[in-house]
Amino acid sequence: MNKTIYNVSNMTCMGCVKVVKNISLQAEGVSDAEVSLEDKTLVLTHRDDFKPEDLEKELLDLGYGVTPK
Ligand SMILES: [Cu+2]
Repeated sequence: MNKTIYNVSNMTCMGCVKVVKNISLQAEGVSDAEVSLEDKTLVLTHRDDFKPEDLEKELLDLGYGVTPK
């Protein structure tokens, strides 16, 4: 398992946190997703073969930008 930390833009409330977390957990290869509203971060625990492009696009379509930290 690997960990990747992202900065997440446009999260404003706990509803955003829940959305980002749930979408992340549904991504292929992701086993855990910790989202912090205060730090504006997403910490993913994922397999080595996790491909972030689809997740990044899905979040972007909902208005959240993710940038590897
Ligand atoms: Cu919100």
